[in-house]
Amino acid sequence: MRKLGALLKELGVDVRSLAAGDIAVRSPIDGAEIARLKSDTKGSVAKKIARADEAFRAWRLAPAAKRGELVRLFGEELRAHKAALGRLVSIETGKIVQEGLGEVQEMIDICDFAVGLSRQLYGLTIASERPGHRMMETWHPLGVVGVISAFNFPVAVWSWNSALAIVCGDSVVWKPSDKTPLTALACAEIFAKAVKRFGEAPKGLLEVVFGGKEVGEALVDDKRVALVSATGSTRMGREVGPRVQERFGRVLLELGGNNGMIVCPSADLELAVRAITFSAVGTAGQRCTSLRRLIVHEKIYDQLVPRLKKIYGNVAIGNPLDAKTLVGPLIDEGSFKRMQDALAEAKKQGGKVTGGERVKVASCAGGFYVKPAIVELPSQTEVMKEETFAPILYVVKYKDFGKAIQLHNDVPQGLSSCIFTRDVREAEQFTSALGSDCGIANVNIGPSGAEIGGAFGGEKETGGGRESGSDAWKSYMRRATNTINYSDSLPLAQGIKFDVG
Ligand code: UN1
Repeated sequence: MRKLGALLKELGVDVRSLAAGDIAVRSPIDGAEIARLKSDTKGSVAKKIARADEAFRAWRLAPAAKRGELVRLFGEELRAHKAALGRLVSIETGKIVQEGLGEVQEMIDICDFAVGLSRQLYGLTIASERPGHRMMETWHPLGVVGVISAFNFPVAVWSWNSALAIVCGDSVVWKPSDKTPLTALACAEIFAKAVKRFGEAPKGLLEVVFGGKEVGEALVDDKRVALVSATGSTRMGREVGPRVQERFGRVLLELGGNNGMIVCPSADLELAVRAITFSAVGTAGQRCTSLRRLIVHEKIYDQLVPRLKKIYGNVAIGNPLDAKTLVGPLIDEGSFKRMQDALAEAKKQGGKVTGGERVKVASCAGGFYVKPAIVELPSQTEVMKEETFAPILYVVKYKDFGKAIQLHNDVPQGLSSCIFTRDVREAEQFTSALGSDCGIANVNIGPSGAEIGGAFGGEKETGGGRESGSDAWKSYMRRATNTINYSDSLPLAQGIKFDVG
């Protein structure tokens, strides 16, 4: 705790504010309580939204390149605080330090992307059907952006949203998971440092609200929040989506994934094995992009699956702050129980389970560490169609390529997917219209660990939203179509005659 105190101080967080309150923050490393803080109330959320709304009204008038300058400074501050913030991510989420650092790198990368974008918020010029007319599109700042983020990527996903939102001329109200408020406080402080250096940003550009469902609802229901970008479970998205749409607000949903990999007979198995272990075992299976379903051609099944089991048996499980560890703990006991329930269900459905049991880690007694599990199933049964946020890899065999794709797509979620093959026809088919139905479809790369440059998100129960790179910025702006008449007559579109005499 003393060490944590020093870390928080380095990040600019006032440790004295973390002594009391209704939110108990626990580190999944050993289950110990590391801080307490107070939830917001409906009233305090409304006040923060009002501040953010006022900030938006000023910020939207700053030139986009100037807004980019603030994000550039934020990226610089993140570079300076990468080691400390990465470690705090590790303490608060239980992911290994390498992955904590990777998450901060992802923040730095999106800042760089957003800075470039700040000079590229282009609209189209469109040929008008009328003489002496010109049409164009203008992109304007949207308003207050509400960001609801999940525990598993407590800072990167927020930054994808915020770096774009700030450059697009919006303000942000952030509700982090109440499992990970400390990293949110640290980000707010780092952002404040950038604001201070920038010198002329309105107050309230970033507000953070803490708490559970009630606080989330206050954000979701407030008409001043133009866009709600929510990352989390499909269950959460089912509530948030319709509520925001009911008031005609905009939503961006990034929900559950149930990501698959097809391994074909020609696959480079060395690559496949590495990709499988990183994406199924890494982050203890707690990425929305984690590999959960392996669809293996029957010809190579006996070459691949025993090898995986061997690696699974030897993988270093332990304290995520220890440099040798590859698999840290699950977030909490609830998560452990859900994993055990899924494994019991899988057994009932004919699954052969290897691993999955709790692992005791010295001096981390209260942490929920598990052996990653491989579950061999005779077919894709119901349990395999659900997302369990834990390191469970379901494995099934296939014979016919067309059936493998069918099987791959026969789940409610549609986030990420991949194929391992050296056959160009299989690769092209997988990424074609008749192939994977996911938002992300990779060849010879695992489903997790996407770069920020592409649009991130997925179809079906994943919610349809796209964040981070490509043209995802368009969700954070409103588009105006402008038709300009520079002639001295008023021809009507569609050739309509309307003479008033
Ligand atoms: C998430 O788990 O919500 O592609 C995001 C990845 C990371 C982001 C994951 N870049 O795995």
